[in-house]
Amino acid sequence: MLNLYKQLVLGATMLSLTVLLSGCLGQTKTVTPATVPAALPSNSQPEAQTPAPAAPAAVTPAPTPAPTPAVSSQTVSVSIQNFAFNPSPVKIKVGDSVVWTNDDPAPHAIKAAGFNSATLNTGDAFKFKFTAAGTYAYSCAIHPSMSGQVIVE
Ligand SMILES: [Cu+2]
Repeated sequence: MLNLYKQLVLGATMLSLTVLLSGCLGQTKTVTPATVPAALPSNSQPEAQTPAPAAPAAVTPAPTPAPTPAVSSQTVSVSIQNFAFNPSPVKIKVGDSVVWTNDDPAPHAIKAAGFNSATLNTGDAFKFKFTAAGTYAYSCAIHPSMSGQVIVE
C-alpha cells in the first residue's frame, strides 16, 4: 500500500515538472517573435532622423543677401578743370558721395544750398555725402558762371 502511494506521488510530481517545463518552453517561444518586430521600427527611426538636420541648414544662408542692395555707399569723382565741372550732371544713389577735385591752376569753391566747401587750391578735394534723393544744383563761389548738378536717385 505504501509503495503504491509513493508511485502515485512520484508520477504526479513528474507530470507537474513536464507541464512546468513545457510551459517555460512555450513562453520563451512567444517572447522571441515579440522582440524581432520591436527592433525593426527602432532601426528605421534613426534613418529617418538623419536627413532631417539638412533642411534647417539650407534655411540659414537665405536672409544674408537681403540687406546688400539696400545700402549704397559709392564715391563718384568730379574734376574741376578749365573753369568747369566734369562730369556734370552726375547721377548717384542715396548714400553715395561726390568728391570734387580742383585740377585747375586757379582756386575754386563748391557752393550749394545745402553744403559749401572751403576754397580749393590746385589738388585740393572736397567730399559730400548725399543722404536724400533730389536734384542738387551747385556753382563755384569764386566764379558764379561755373555751375553743376548732382542728381540723387
Ligand atoms: Cu571757380
